[in-house]
Amino acid sequence: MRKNRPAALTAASFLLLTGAGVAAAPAASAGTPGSTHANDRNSDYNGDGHEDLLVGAPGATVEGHEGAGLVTVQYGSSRGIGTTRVARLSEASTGGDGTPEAGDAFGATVASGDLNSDGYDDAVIAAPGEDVDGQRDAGRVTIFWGTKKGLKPGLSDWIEAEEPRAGERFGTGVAAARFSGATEGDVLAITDRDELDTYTYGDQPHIPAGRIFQRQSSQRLDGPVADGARAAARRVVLPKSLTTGDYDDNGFADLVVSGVTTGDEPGHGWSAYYSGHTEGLTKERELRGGPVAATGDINGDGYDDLVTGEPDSPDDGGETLTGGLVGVRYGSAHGPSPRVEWWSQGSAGVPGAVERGDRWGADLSVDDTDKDGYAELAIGAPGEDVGRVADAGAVWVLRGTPRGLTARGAASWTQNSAGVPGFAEKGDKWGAQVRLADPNRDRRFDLIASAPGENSGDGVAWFLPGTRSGVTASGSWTFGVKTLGVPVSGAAFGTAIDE
Ligand SMILES: [Ca+2]
Ligand SMILES: [Ca+2]
Ligand SMILES: [Ca+2]
Ligand SMILES: [Ca+2]
Repeated sequence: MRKNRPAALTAASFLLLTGAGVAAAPAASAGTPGSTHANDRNSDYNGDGHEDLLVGAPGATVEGHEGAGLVTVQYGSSRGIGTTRVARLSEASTGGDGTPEAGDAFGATVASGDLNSDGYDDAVIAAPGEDVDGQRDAGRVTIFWGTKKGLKPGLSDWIEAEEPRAGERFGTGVAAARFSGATEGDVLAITDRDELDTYTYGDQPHIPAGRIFQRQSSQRLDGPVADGARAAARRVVLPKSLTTGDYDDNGFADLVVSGVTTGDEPGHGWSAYYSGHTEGLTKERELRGGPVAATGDINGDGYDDLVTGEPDSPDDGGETLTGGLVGVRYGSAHGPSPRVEWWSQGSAGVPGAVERGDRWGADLSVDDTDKDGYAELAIGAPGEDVGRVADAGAVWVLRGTPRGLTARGAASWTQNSAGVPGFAEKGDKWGAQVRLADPNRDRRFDLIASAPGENSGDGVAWFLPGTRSGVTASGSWTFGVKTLGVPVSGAAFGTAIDE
């Protein structure tokens, strides 16, 4: 994975910027700041080449304020992640820019990217429950800047909506990638309930904190699609998540805003695909599937592939049960395919059976767990019952091949599986978040799966190593509030894991 851009490249890119006004798309290879493809997305805050793990605990009590929220950062190394090199950051760490208050939910959504293109990834942490200027739940986003020593208290900036409004929940979704040629580094995308804003880092001295980002564009999420043709009946989608990748492999990252419909036919998962190019993001089309989304190259053809999860669909895409549905759209020169491959626990070869309330697809992650060049798909089903234990939860990994996703070799685990620490308990909701990450840089991505409901809502995460044969329970271990020094009682650790 990328990091530490060479000086020569920096100079060349700078010349290009000043000469042409708009930077050309970078070669799609490691070593350039900014990420385009899903597999050069990174979360390396100290620039040592090892991915670091950012986990949100939005329910955590900070300075006596319940639900103010915090995040933990576990720094990667050749030995992977552990519980010793850990940072804890909250609004109390911002040096006065932010103040922890009850219900802020700092850490409810998180993202990473190199926003100031200095070779260190920066952490983007939203507090959608933040009250701003007396506007309840207007929301705010904090950026902790990466350095050689990682993320540091006091080294942060923030962004709020230009006109904060009650209930808008700015920061509902956050993502960072190189969506345009406006900067050398990543562009920050933030949604609230009805708008998508993108921001570029200004790098101008003497600008007050929180104003160093320039809003590059703002568009309504229910706005028109490109060329306006064939726009269906105006569909209002409440956004829930963002994912990025280069679905059309044009050298700029694309964005998918994923959510659920409101209004006449509520509760259906829909996503909007925005293509990235030199100027910025253009809304191309709306796609059935969501409100969960993840990206990676499953069939290894260089075009990123889009995966959506619909854990609570009212119709399961035409099926009769509501156990959850996962959609796969392969990338092409025209972006994610209009053709969708639907998967459920009822698909041939997939372990398990479809049961109402499983919430299969409640979270997804895509990356290569066995280093064969084809990304695997991790799927969480926090509503899965284990025996008679309700909502204990389970996780799956389905393999990627040159022909796409396959059920052959699919695996699933519960907390009762051999080699997995813990016991399946009612309401653990294991698999509420899943993340494939490679902190030891062996190119076999490990599975991190969290249970925010574990231990009466404190939250715990499991680490299952990626090996020559993919993810395995052997050698798995857990970490959580106690081992990472987070105040217990309802911290909901693991509610968000940076993708
Ligand atoms: Ca690192
Ligand atoms: Ca940076
Ligand atoms: Ca592909
Ligand atoms: Ca693979």
